[in-house]
Amino acid sequence: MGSTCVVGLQWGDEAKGKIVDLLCDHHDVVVRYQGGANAGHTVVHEGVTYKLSLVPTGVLREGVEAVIGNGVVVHPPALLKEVASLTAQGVDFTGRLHVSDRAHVILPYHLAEERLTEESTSAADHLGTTRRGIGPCYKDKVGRVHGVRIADLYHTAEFRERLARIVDYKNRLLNAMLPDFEPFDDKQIADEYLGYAEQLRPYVTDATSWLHAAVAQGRKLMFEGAQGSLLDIDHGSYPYVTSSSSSAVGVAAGSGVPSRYIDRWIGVVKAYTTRVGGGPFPTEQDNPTGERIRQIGREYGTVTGRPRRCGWFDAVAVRYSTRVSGTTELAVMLLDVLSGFDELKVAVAYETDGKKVEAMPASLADFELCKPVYETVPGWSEDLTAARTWDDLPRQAREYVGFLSRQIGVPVSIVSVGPDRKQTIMVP
Ligand code: 2SA
Ligand code: MG
Repeated sequence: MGSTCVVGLQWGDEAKGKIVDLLCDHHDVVVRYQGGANAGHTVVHEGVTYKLSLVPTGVLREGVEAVIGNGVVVHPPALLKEVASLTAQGVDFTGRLHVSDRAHVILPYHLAEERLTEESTSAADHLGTTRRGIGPCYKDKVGRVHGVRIADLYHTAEFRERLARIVDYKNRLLNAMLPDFEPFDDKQIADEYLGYAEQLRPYVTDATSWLHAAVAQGRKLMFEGAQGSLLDIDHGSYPYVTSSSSSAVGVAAGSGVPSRYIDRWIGVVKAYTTRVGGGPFPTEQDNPTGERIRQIGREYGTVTGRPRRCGWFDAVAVRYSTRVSGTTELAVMLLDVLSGFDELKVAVAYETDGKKVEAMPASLADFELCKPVYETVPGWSEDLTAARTWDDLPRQAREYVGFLSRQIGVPVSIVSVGPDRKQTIMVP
């Protein structure tokens, strides 16, 4: 087996962390290529629960190295805090974490800018973000004038001078727009961030060259997507998306490793659908069915604690994201949560004004009009959490997985029936 990409095919929280952790044994390096501390992975490893946000899941495995690629946005205090808390849990970071010097830096004014767009403007324009400064930082990256990269923190005089100009600009803007705004002090921010830079120094490297060397040595890489393909800035349900390429299309841009080096593309889905934050969600069940999924699946945001919106599996959306991400196999997660439903629904098409729609429309207005066309399949009553092989699953559960696979047009290779490694079924 060569290098692998693991990516979510829905709106995030598909339990990708478990799949990455599971397959880590066969890889040498785990790479994050987009997003930032908006991501939340919970991994249960030998009975211990680890919460990961910016740090790639691979660090939990001895002998595996972890890379934060150029496409990630790094909030230094968040990263240092996470490293400290994982260290306290016994994870050794020495020589194992590599942070790209091309990654962009989240600064305090990014958090203020997000408060502005998510709080101080019309509620109709709020996106329901995680408020981690992700969007404003990517805005500055693409806008170029105000972008700060990790490498810039190691040129003290230039950084101080440039930060003074950026902070002056941001202060004038925020002062005009935010009520009770306390202007930022560029010297204070510079001192603080130069301090972080010293603490991060052992990890910072030219990660692109580092990865190229790893490829040349035949080391096996695992690319770990954060959020999900339907939150992709280009291909997701814009504008209710995150600001990065969270489908598999982001791998090459966010790591500098061409996708031709990757052999295995695994798409991770829940057996149902969740979404946290605003935006269209055709199969949402804002009713006792959704509430039941939320309770049994413990569907609350790992970063923000927000209750996740829950609904039936949407095969239209996943068919589309499978194509965009180029995934050739599926991991179906949280199948155990669906035990006890007499019947299960799967959206196999959308309909607007009596007309069938086969693909996710680009325009938000069109998407909001889409009504799901459901197919109903029999459920099962058995508890699945003790199942370890395909044959341990009740017939209806196997048929449900088969139905999803046919709808998406891709084989299912892994089924998960609980958070533990042992609760994983390799599909024959
Ligand atoms: P942002 O903060 O700019 O990326 O928010 C934009 C949209 O992207 C969604 N988003 C997420 N969706 C699911 N899971 C995410 N990570 C956390 C988790 C979220 C949490 O694992 O539970 O704790 O709330 C994640 N990160 C971003 C976000 O909800 C917006 O819809
Ligand atoms: Mg998550």
